[in-house]
Amino acid sequence: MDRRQLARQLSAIENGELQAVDCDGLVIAITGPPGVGKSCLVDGILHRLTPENKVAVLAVDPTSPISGGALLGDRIRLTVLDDKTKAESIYVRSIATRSSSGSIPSIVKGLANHLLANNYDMVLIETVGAGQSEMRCAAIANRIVVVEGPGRGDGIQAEKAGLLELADLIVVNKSDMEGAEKVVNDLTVSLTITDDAPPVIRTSAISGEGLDELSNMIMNLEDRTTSRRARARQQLLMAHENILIQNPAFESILDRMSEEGLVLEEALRQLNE
Ligand SMILES: Nc1nc2c(ncn2[C@@H]2O[C@H](COP(=O)(O)OP(=O)(O)O)[C@@H](O)[C@H]2O)c(=O)[nH]1
Ligand SMILES: [Mg+2]
Repeated sequence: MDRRQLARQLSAIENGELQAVDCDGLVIAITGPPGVGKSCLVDGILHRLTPENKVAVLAVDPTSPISGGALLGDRIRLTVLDDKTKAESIYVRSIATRSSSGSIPSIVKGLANHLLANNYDMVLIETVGAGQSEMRCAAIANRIVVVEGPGRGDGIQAEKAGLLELADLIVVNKSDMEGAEKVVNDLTVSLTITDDAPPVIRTSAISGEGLDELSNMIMNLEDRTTSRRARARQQLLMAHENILIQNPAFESILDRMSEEGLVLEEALRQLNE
């Protein structure tokens, strides 16, 4: 299938006009706070894994409910796309999270399945690790890489966002910057409470440190009991939410709650009818 045809099918999945079939394969989420270097790491990984592997990248951007546009305007250019041979084995797509319906994770899941079914060996999902929807986008993956970095204020961001339990690998990026060592140490300390703690590695997307190791690791990453359970939890919540949203009475019940003062208990009862 050519790219245009693939793009059309992916759009159809995004619009709910086409249902993707479940497909086994490697889906890896790269998640962490904005600006930590996720896109740059994805670029570094693509440089190392292609053209031997066909890799698709799904970038999930948070949107402002007001503008409907991307909140983080600066999308890093993937330098790997300048290499024609590599570019041919890469497919990149941004998912505009304009809809607030909460179904973005299931759209991402459909897109990932469809790409795997169309001969992509691996799907990388880049997602900001903040908020329910983003958490669920990560939970679609079968392995989750949580990215941290120095200079983000006190404390470990991933810990605050509740991401650590989802992590199969923790990457401390920007190792070329001051403070990276402290982040590694703080993480190691907070992880001593778990008996199946994920590995922690240091990378610099700028100097290239740790990028070979990262690329090798994500191909053969073991999942942890803790992360498997945390993923299952998110998947179950997502499936449950979808059932709710797809209920034909959902919108009219929302109308009646907001306009006619229908109370929550009664709304729930009517949804379960
Ligand atoms: N010093 C340093 N800067 C980095 C590194 N990785 C990314 N950056 C810079 O951090 C900024 C955000 O990177 P980006 O990949 O867009 O972060 P994202 O929001 O997590 O995707 C950019 O200006 C990058 O050049 C790194 O390892 N070291
Ligand atoms: Mg990015």
